[in-house]
Order: sequence, then C-alpha cells, then structure tokens
Amino acid sequence: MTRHSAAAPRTNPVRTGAFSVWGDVARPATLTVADLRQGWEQHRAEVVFDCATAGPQHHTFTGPLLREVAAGTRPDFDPGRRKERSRFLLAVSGGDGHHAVLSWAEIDADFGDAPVLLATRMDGEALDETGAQLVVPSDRCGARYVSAVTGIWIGSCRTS
Ligand SMILES: Nc1nc2c(c(=O)[nH]1)N[C@H]1C(S)=C(S)[C@@H](COP(=O)(O)O)O[C@H]1N2
Ligand SMILES: [Mo]
Repeated sequence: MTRHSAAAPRTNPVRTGAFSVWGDVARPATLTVADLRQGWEQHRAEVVFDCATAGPQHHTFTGPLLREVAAGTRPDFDPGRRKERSRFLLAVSGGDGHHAVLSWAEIDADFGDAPVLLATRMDGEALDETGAQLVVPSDRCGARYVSAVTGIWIGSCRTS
C-alpha cells in the first residue's frame, strides 16, 4: 500500500518561490506561488501568533487550504478510509532549514479540520518572490508559520 521515497529531491526548485510536494504520493509536484493562487480557492485568515523573541504578531494571510493542495498529489492512502488517512504526516520545510510537522488528521475535515493555509499573500503583499508561507491559525505560537516554503513531504508514519 505504501511506497517510501528514498530521498528528497536532490536540487532546490529553480523557479523563484517554487516548492516541491513529494513523498508517499502518486503525483509529486513542483508548484509556484502563482500556481497556488490560480489552482485553488483562496481563503483568508486574520491571525495573531506569539513569537518567543518578538512577542505577538498580527497578520492577514490569503491562500489555498493545505489539505486541498496536498490531496492533489494523491497520497498513498485510500481516501475513503479514515484509519489510513490518520497514519499520514506532512513535513513543511523553509529554505533556511526551519521545518515543522503536521499530522494529516489535524487538517482533515473528518478529524481536526484545522483551516491551515499555504499563503500566497501576507498583509496584501504577494509572496511570489519570497515563497509561500504555512499558516496555522489554531496555533498560539508562531514556530509553525514556516515562511519561504521549499518543500512539503507527505508520508506515512513507520512504526516498525
Ligand atoms: N523559514 C522560516 N520560517 C519561520 C521561522 C524561521 O526561522 N524560518 N521562524 C518562525 C517563528 S519562530 C515565528 S514567531 C514566525 C515569525 O513570523 P513573522 O516574521 O512574520 O513575524 O515565523 C516562523 N517561520
Ligand atoms: Mo518565533
């Protein structure tokens, strides 16, 4: 059922602001911020998160839901089986090496239903040059607001 990819894509995406979506998926993809804006419904989130060093940060983000973008890569589970979906993880990486993990269940409408976005705009400014930003409105802390996203790995948790 599950295929495990051996390694990350060897080179960084060459297009500005592009990122790879890869892992245990049937259709890995390289997407730009423009692709995110054109291919999916845009949602808006007004958020406040706390930075350990800079204090409370207020931003307005727009972009597609992470779960809709991720589903487009056809992860290696039967979409109708909740127990298969609940085994999956997503690891979101920034170009500077900062990365954060989410569970598939966290963003899945049948589980946590968190409206996590891949932002294409922050406070009205387009992120095409910088790269997309992960937006986790339910988080109190800012650490998972990964900016300048370069990769999203999707895969099943291995327990043995
Ligand atoms: N790529 C990347 N994204 C990152 C970080 C980072 O070090 N690298 N720091 C996180 C932390 S700790 C916080 S609080 C927020 C800060 O977001 P802001 O600069 O928009 O206020 O970005 C998050 N996203
Ligand atoms: Mo932070």
